[in-house]
Amino acid sequence: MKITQIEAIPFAIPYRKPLKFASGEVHVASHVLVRVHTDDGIVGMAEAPPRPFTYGETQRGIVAVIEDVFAPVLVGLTLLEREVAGERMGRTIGNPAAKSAVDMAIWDALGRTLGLPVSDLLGGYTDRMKVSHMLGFDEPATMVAEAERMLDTYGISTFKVKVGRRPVGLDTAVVRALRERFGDTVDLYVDGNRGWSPAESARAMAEMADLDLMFAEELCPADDVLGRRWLVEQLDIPFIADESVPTAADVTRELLAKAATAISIKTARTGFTASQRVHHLAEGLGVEIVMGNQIDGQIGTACSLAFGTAYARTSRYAGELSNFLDMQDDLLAEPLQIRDGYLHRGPGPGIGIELDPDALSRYRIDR
Ligand code: MUC
Ligand code: MG
Repeated sequence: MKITQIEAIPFAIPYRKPLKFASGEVHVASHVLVRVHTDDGIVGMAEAPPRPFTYGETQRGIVAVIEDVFAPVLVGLTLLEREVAGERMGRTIGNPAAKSAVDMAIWDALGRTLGLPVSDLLGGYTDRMKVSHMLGFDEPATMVAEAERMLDTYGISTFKVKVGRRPVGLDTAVVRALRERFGDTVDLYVDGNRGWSPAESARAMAEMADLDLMFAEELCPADDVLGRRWLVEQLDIPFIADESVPTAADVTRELLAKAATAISIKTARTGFTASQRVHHLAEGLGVEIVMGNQIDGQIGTACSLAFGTAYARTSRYAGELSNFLDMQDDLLAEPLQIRDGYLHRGPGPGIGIELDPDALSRYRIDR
């Protein structure tokens, strides 16, 4: 069970259409495949999606920190020493996606070594999650048409609508068009990626008061400290903290400050080990959890699914598990399939997926 090598392989797969939101846009999945090898010949894997506009990480930076800083202090540890691995990576500030991918690849290797699914090792609550799809910025008619396609093709009936544009009416018109088209057959919530001020957020939420939203996520920056508390106080639905809570300590701070009332867990940001801490904290405080998506590919989505299916609280609401649908291709031998609005766990050990070596050769950019 000893770690002998950690690889960080950059790859690039274009999107069929870019995802646009208030803090940025993504045209190509320029991610890093992380592979942890052991002396038993086991290889665990995970995927790190860099989000420079959110956490400051870049693809080259992720490769560098894993190769130069993390691998040298992790090689030689066993797969059971995950707290030691976390402590050693924790000596470096930031780099959440790099740390998370290493952590999850270690868990994947552990599951493969034991012949058990990671989801069962974590909590083993269920075998499937309902899927929520993210609708990026566009015209109302185009976003409604995309929701129709997702419903018709995959049975997806929960939509997270990206908001945060100016004037706020651009976005409230989209949410209204979706509600008018689908009535109460769909669940809707909004994510502002910090695009609005507290006052703009309050105005937009008032305009959408009759649209039966489930949640509002990160509408304004957490650094608008009192403004955000003022906003959250007046909402009658949970306000989800996402990019403002990259650690369990941040979760505590935002909740105690009354600047959020629910939490997005992204395994791309907190791996499995730190996501457990966030989950247990949220459970102890009685706070709702939504499984988010850092615009992951299929490997990252399988990781979110493994964590989301592990607990009651993470599988209560639809998880954001569909961003990979917009990628032109992916790295898995057996692609993930969303059916009737659900994604099911794969039967295999670890995170339950296998790599397609030809696809990796095609898309890796380091050779
Ligand atoms: C989200 O929930 O914010 C956009 C940027 C990112 O890091 O994740 C996405 C979705
Ligand atoms: Mg978000």
